[in-house]
Amino acid sequence: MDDSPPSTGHKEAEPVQRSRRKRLIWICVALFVAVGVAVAIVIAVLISKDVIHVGSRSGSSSEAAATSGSVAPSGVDSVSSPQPTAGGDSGSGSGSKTTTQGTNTGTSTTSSTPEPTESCPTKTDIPSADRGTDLDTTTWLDMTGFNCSYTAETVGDLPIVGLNSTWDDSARANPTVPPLNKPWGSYTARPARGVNLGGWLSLEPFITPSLFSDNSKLGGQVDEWNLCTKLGPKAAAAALEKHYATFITEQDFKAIADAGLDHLRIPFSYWAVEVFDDDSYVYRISWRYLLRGIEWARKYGLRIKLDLHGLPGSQNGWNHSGRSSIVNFLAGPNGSANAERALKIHDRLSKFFAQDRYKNVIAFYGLANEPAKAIDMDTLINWTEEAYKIVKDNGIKAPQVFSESMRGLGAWQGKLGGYGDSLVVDAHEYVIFDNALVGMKHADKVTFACQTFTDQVSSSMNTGSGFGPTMVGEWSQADTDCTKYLNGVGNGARWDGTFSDTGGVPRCPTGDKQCSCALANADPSTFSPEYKLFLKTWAIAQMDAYEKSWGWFYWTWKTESAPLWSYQAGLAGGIMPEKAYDRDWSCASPIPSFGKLPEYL
Ligand SMILES: *[C@@H]1O[C@H](CO)[C@@H](O)[C@H](O)[C@H]1NC(C)=O
Ligand SMILES: *[C@@H]1O[C@H](CO)[C@@H](O)[C@H](O)[C@H]1NC(C)=O
Ligand SMILES: *[C@@H]1O[C@H](CO)[C@@H](O)[C@H](O)[C@H]1NC(C)=O
Ligand SMILES: *[C@@H]1O[C@H](CO)[C@@H](O)[C@H](O)[C@H]1NC(C)=O
Ligand SMILES: CC(=O)N[C@H]1CO[C@H](CO)[C@@H](O)[C@@H]1O
Repeated sequence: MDDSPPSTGHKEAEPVQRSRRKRLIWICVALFVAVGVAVAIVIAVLISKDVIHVGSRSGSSSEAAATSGSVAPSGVDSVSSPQPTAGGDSGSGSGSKTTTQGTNTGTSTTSSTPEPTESCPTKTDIPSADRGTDLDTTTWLDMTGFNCSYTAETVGDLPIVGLNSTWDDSARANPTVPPLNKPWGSYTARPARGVNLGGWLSLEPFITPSLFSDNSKLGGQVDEWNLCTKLGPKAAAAALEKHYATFITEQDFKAIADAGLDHLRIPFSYWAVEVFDDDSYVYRISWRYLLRGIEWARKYGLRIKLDLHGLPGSQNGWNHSGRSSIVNFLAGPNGSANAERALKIHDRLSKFFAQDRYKNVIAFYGLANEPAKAIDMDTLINWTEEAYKIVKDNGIKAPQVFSESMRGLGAWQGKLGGYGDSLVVDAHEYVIFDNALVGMKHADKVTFACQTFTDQVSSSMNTGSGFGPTMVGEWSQADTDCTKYLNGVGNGARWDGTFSDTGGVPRCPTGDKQCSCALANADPSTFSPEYKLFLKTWAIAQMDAYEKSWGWFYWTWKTESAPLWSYQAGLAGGIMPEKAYDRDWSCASPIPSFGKLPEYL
């Protein structure tokens, strides 16, 4: 612009005119380009700030969007209806489904700081040695909430694949408890109110009968070992992964917090870590679901009690240890080898869970669920001390938990001393697995909870009369043992005399032919107001009693068809308090009248 004369005026000097015009044209072109660049920058900024949305299909260059058919905001994913059950061989399944899931396109992120674009690997991105292993995210059935990036990184020789790099401990379960990043304080003053995720990562026939004898294609399978043997490795992996992905979802964690609960006990078994010899169990798939479950618990401010539910060899010979046969842990032919294996598993688990990311969310570390009474007590104590030391030395600061091992809380007075508040004894309180107790009348059951259970846990909390720190890791609202498969596949109930131990004598309070299991297995919506009042009072009486300890964990959150064992069904049926911390009755009040409620149902 500098020295160019004004464009008006003189006609003379044609060449000058021409060169001036040329110059003008060039200036216009430059201006045009500059404006264009500026506009492009503005548009780019608006897109990145999510002000302008770019349609995925019109873009036509975005082949990723075209193949997945969705630009779902991250997290909302669409492992459209999981594969058909067992056996249904994957056909179109495994390879194609998840390669773009969780991909952050950069245009649909809802956060104000754009995250780096991260796309999920395809088969060829996975190093060949890891293809088809648990590290191969392209084979995972469900990608919801999982980080799809491949990584071979491990801690304690256990993979971190699937986890995000960052976490947020600011959530609180409800206004009566501190957020995860603030100390809980004394559990004596503020007992835990929790629930178990039973039958999820460690199967139990009565919780999911559809996987057991209700699956008519197989028939007769009585436990997880047996189920996996009958299905064979491929079908077992498919069936169990489908179960892990669908039985418990993020919605459950939210609902648990909404119910006024603040803790979660998560049972899982050793095959999440390792398998041995001729184990038929599905190896390692449950591991990532455990890790994702912990992340979802964190999201809703729920604190975790880890519970190793199945130990090598079976610590109790019961179906829920994985294998109902002999006790082969600290007892039995390979008892000491299996006990060593269990210590190695705790070594790995505790290295993993000592990571910073778990210090606020893992509140309790459970060593072994219900070791059999048949295991010699001193042998069990020695193993518990060894395990405790390994876990502690690996950096776990959460209190560790051991089971009263079917001996009763009183047996632990003066045992395992010197651990202060860093070791807790766990009791599982039921009245229904006992011929005498199951036969108590309704009002007597409520009294039993308010008096006997209260006394039991109170006296256990006192080191003069019991162990010290005590909690109730399992209990239920069931007032009979009528639930199908509760006493094992193929066994009946004490209540109506069909259980093998009863010698044919019905054990309901009337002790006669009237004893019936019909009501106990009905839908709670059909229950009479009197029966509902009893069930709610019975549940609250137990909560009251167990809050004299470090707290309680209901067994269990969800069942397929056993409403009196499902906190979720209890809430829906109006037989559980809407908020666990806000209850309309207590043991200090008189027991309400249950009207004409018959004692034989
Ligand atoms: C991990 O991060 C992704 C992407 O930001 C998110 O969609 C997902 O929900 C996160 N997973 C968990 C368990 O928080
Ligand atoms: C996903 O995992 C990879 C590998 O561990 C990690 O680098 C990345 O930061 C993770 N993504 C998120 C969103 O945390
Ligand atoms: C004991 O261990 C050996 C060697 O690992 C194994 O072959 C055998 O099947 C085990 N026996 C039992 C009863 O677990
Ligand atoms: C338990 O450990 C103690 C101390 O190491 C030892 O003296 C005792 O023999 C062990 N008892 C059993 C039953 O293993
Ligand atoms: C045979 C067997 O192991 N049965 C057990 C299955 O689990 C239920 C519920 O805990 C027990 O009551 C059975 O004894």
